Amino acid sequence: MTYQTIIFDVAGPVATITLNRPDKLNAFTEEMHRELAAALDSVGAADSSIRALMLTGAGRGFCAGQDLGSRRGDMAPDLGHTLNTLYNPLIRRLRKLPLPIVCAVNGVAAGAGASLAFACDITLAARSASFLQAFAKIGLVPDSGSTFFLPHLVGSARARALAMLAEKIGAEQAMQWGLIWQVVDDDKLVGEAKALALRLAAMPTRALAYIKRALDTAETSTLDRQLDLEAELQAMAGRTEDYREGVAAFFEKRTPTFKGR
Ligand code: LHQ
Repeated sequence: MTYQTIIFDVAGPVATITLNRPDKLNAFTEEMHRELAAALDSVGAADSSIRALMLTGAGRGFCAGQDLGSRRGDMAPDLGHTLNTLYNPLIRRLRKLPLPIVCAVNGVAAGAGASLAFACDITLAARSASFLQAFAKIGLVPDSGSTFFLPHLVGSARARALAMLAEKIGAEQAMQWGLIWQVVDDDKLVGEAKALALRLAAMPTRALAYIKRALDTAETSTLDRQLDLEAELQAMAGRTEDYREGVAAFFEKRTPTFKGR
């Protein structure tokens, strides 16, 4: 498939999706949603050998959220429908994808673009990048998971101020507050994110998928339910080839070779 609004590249076990509408700071269009869904179809296909996904943006922005140009003139748009049909499936899909997702925020991440970065598993940002809950500025509510991610990541006080004031914060502050994992010098961002994705791809990726599931569930769970879920997931992890290999390698004092099986 040829893509117009994203670049989809597979190198060994790592797939990279680059949002590619740089003149609009990679703002989302319906076409971009369709293309993202198609790329994620191939990443998640049962016979896929891809074991990690990297997500980034082309040009000076990461993603400026919904393309506001495509909405102009429509006086009573059904934005709920847009969320239900385009954004929510994307966010759900990323959270449920049984692969580690590394996000490299190369520039501004605004509106649903910020939500997208928060939905990934490990998010790095260029030192010059920034995050903006742009929604309130245009009379909207944070969406695409931001009202969930923000309080979980930074606590209620900061979440409320970020969402209501719609002030841009820099990458360094985003890291200090726990919105993202690490800040990287601009010229090193893509290299570091690729190296991280490659490192994750060589890990026991079944276990990583179970970790992802456990941590996602924990956001709305109780200790009792988490203990049960951990037992269920550990039972599955314990039956993987990777577990056998991990233990064998430990006793043989060698580096394990994990296959994601
Ligand atoms: C854009 C955009 C953009 C079009 C920059 N659209 N062109 C979901 C469901 C349904 C509907 C509603 O929304 C949602 C979720 C959402 O995401 S709502 C939030 C939508 N996003 C925003 O409100 C952010 C709007 N953009 C901005 O505030 C600024 O552009 C930021 C702070 C991101 C960057 O500022 P600057 O670095 O100063 O760049 P710029 O403003 O000069 O933008 C560069 C170009 O990109 C410019 O085009 P031009 O032709 O003048 O060079 C902008 O018009 C275009 N652009 N964001 N969302």
